Amino acid sequence: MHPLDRLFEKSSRSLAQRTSRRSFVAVLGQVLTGTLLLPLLPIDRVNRAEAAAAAGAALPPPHQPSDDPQSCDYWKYCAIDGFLCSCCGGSAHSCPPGSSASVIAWIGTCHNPSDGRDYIVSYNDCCGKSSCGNCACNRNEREKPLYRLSRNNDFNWCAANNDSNYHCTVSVILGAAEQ
Ligand code: ABN
Repeated sequence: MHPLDRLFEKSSRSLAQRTSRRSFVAVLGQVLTGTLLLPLLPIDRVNRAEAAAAAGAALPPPHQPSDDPQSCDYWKYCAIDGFLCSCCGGSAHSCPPGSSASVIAWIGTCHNPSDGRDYIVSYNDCCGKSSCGNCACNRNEREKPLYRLSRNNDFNWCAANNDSNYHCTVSVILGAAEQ
């Protein structure tokens, strides 16, 4: 037998004599448990928090409400995602000629700075014409990622209309929100 083979045989036999199958399983269990618990240990994240605060300082100033229905900052557009119909031949609340309002819509709650009240706003897409392309506006306050479809506005609400071509989006006040 080759001396190297003999050496390996000897060390394997000696290891096998010193360890039992039960102790091997026990050690394996400890290693697996340690690996699973490691991410749960408290970690000092002060540095990361400081970096995030520094990055926040570089962000643009907070959104300023506007009275102009052709501006994305208009208060009623707080949860809109689409082209403003007021820039597409319609108004903030009416579809341009040749298009019709979607039968399903997205609902948001916006704060009106002029009277200090909150209002329920319906965002209907106007359908039946090709995309307007003017005044794209994407605010989506309180939106959740698309894995919860009912909490995300990145959707063509014309999907339930006979003609699902998306043209632009209007915002219609449904009523005041009660506190
Ligand atoms: N709600 C406007 C829209 C239309 C198509 C795709 C995304 C968003």
